[in-house]
Amino acid sequence: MRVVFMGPPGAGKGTQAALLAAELGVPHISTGDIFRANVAEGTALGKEAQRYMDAGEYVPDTVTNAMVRDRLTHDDCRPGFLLDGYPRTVEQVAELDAMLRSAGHALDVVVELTVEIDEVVGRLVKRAAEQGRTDDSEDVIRRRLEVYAEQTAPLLTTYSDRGLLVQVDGMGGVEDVTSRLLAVVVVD
Ligand code: B4P
Repeated sequence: MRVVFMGPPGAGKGTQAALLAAELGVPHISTGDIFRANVAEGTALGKEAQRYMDAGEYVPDTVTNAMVRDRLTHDDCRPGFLLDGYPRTVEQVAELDAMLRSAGHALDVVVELTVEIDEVVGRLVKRAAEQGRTDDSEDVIRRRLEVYAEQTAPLLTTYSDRGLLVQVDGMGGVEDVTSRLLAVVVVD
């Protein structure tokens, strides 16, 4: 199964994607996690990514696309994958289309987690207090939400037009959201 997870920062993508990928038996590929691992290891990719992430901006498409292209060639992606936080731009959609086409594959579903703005800000402010993520300060959160609205939200129309988009209510507790997700993605 080939799944894409979308939704604003703080919608619970990472939380739910990990649970769903385990349920589906496919790797959970989070571009944000890969960037953070590179930052922690001090790699050249991490150094480049960090300045964008800390400002609430997207890492350039050339960097992100090359990273995902490489990751999807790994053997564990043969049965499928769950992409969390990719694609986020028009160029990334085109690149993912090309990658899938050349492998003779197609996406099965694009899941949008919908959450009210006040709730996502509350979740990210709480995470900032608990984990100290440098991109969870209030100014950067505001910028991340703007970037999402400008660059990523329009992609939902693209996937809806293709008949791939499924919206799942991300409000409420983690277990409630997981139950809703499993009902639409796994049963389908
Ligand atoms: P991500 O790591 O994808 O960050 P995110 O959008 O905030 O989502 P995340 O998965 O962390 O949070 P979640 O909503 O699960 O990206 C970080 C940065 O990397 C981007 O800003 C960008 O710079 C860069 N990047 C990543 N992908 C890129 C791409 N394709 N192109 C360019 N740049 C890219 O959860 C948030 C919090 O809510 C957590 O603390 C969680 O515990 C909590 N939570 C979850 N569900 C909850 C619930 N039901 N109730 C209460 N709290 C809940």
